[in-house]
Amino acid sequence: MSSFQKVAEASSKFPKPDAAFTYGTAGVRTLGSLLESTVFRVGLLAALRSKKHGGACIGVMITASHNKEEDNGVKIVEPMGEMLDQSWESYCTDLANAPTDANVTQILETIVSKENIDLSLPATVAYARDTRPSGPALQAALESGLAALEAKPLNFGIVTTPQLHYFVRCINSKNTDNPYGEPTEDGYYKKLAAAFNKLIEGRAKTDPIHIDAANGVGAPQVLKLSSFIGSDSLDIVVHNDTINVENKLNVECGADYVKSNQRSPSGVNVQPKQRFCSFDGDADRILFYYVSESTGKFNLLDGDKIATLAALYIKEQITDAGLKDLRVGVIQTAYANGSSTEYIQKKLQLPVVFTKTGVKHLHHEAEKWDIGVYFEANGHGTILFNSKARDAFNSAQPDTPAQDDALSRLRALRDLTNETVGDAMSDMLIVEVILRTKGWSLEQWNQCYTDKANRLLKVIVKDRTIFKTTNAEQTLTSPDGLQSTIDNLVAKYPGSRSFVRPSGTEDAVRVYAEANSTQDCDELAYKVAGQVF
Ligand code: 16G
Ligand code: ZN
Repeated sequence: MSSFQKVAEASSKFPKPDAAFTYGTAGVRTLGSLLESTVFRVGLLAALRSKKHGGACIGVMITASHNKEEDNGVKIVEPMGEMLDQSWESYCTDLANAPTDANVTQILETIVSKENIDLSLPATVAYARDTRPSGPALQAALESGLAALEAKPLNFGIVTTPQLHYFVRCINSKNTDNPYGEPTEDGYYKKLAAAFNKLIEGRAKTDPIHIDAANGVGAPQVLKLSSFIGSDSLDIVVHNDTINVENKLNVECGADYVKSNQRSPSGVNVQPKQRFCSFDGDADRILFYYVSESTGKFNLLDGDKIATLAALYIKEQITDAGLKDLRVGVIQTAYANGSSTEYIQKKLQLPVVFTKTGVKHLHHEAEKWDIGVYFEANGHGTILFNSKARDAFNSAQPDTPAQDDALSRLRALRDLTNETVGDAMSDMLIVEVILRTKGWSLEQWNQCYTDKANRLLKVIVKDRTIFKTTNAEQTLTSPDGLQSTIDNLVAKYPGSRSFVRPSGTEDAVRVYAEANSTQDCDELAYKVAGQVF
């Protein structure tokens, strides 16, 4: 008899619907109403993953981020807060697609034997969800999965995705040399608030920061954060904060809407001089924007602008601290505006590495540096500090009081950063610290470099799998001859660039182009798109 008798019984309460599932870039994501069996099975897999890690706590987040409210999704978080190891993604896909309960237990048995898992070990799984209406039912399905394998459940309720990642890391690092913090919501707010208040000490208070919270979980959370920071230090005004009314989440608002449409969200009236930012539905992305006083033009400061600002600040601080041998690198994707790359390489004199799209790729590359700054243009990103950087901040011997101050700022910057994953609240405070330190408005920040005109098109094709790329998705290897056609088109527009890649999240192909003028850029983008059909 199967050792998973209890699992089979529990599984029968969550029959698989007639749908196919894939654990992709952002976990499994589809209509929330289709996900109960998948989330139940993710509970089983998370329990096994915990046992595989010797009983370390594993995280499960139920969210579909910037997607529509009817959608939902689920992803697994590793013990130090990273995304699920790629080698386990296919287990999740296999489990989610298993047609019968017997198939589910067979797959579990295969995983156990292949991964050499000791089932007698304990398992702990920390989980949370965003504000979506399908969340409670999915949470119940997850809890059934955990119970079926007797994993200890730790329910963190409704929190942001990066908060859940933070809790998981705190739990697992508690008794190590490098504890990350207190695994509670208050612990998270206290850590960020203390670091922020340290870094702005002696700096003049700025005008309020207006936040479009996408009618999502970021709204209540950032208000709690604000109460820990205190209104003497920072004024926060939250817009689009309706989380208890259906059909509001991400509707004409939030970071994804603002980036895709290059315009302010509905529900806010951006006045010149006001400082605005948008979170996405689970608050792991952030973008800033303002309206020019003279022209009334909308100006967007995206992930590339945040990366350059953070890299600039870090470079200045390590120079001021007298730390000479720390390797600082900036990680970008093909979507990074060419002007940002040039600014980092030429102006900041820092190396840039390109990776494939998707946070896990950037994160892994950033881990190779002493300080790795990574951001996607869409506003998802963070900074990673390795043990060499941490040791330098903690124990370098300063020669001057100025060096001592810079070292303490670097320590506080690390505390202000959510190193597990991009975090809108943490990133917002990092930007605020840097702008205050420099005495810059959003407009002054924007003047660091001028974005090249850029255009992103979505092309629906018969079969996106024929599009294969190399060179961090910047070059096509298939279909035959298409790359040289793109190269010939690009050669006609000075300072331009274009690439084509299959989407990892939608059944479509994306075409990106940038050039020195909007006209050139649009011509190039549409000509390249014309070749893709
Ligand atoms: C996912 C990724 C995001 C990436 C996007 C690209 C995570 C958490 N999210 O949303 O980083 O930019 O996919 O989508 O990794 P695409 O492949 O459809 O262009
Ligand atoms: Zn998100």
